[in-house]
Amino acid sequence: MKRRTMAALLIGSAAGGVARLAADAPVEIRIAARKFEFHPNKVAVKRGQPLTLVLMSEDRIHGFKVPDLGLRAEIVPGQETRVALTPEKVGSFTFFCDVFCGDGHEEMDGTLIVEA
Ligand SMILES: [Cu+2]
Repeated sequence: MKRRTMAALLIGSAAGGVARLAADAPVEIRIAARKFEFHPNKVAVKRGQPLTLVLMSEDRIHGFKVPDLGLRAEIVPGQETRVALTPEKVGSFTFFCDVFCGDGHEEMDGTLIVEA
């Protein structure tokens, strides 16, 4: 089966950039983790759109947790951590690092926005 890859449009940059999906593409969204941020830290997707989050760490082990969607993964440097999901709930969901990574760890979060 052929799979289309990376078609997310990245809008904005480091601070407050929003990764937004192109209308018709099943996609991978790449999110980089480093002390003490995710980049991008806002990701907008469509309800019912199958997607894979591809998580990478630029420095050390971080966590990726989205309690409202029941997602949790560990992000290990040198590896891609792939989290597949099809969001069915519309809303704004916080994700955050749940592996203590130093002073500033508490600020390491972002938002997954699921649009109707
Ligand atoms: Cu952390």
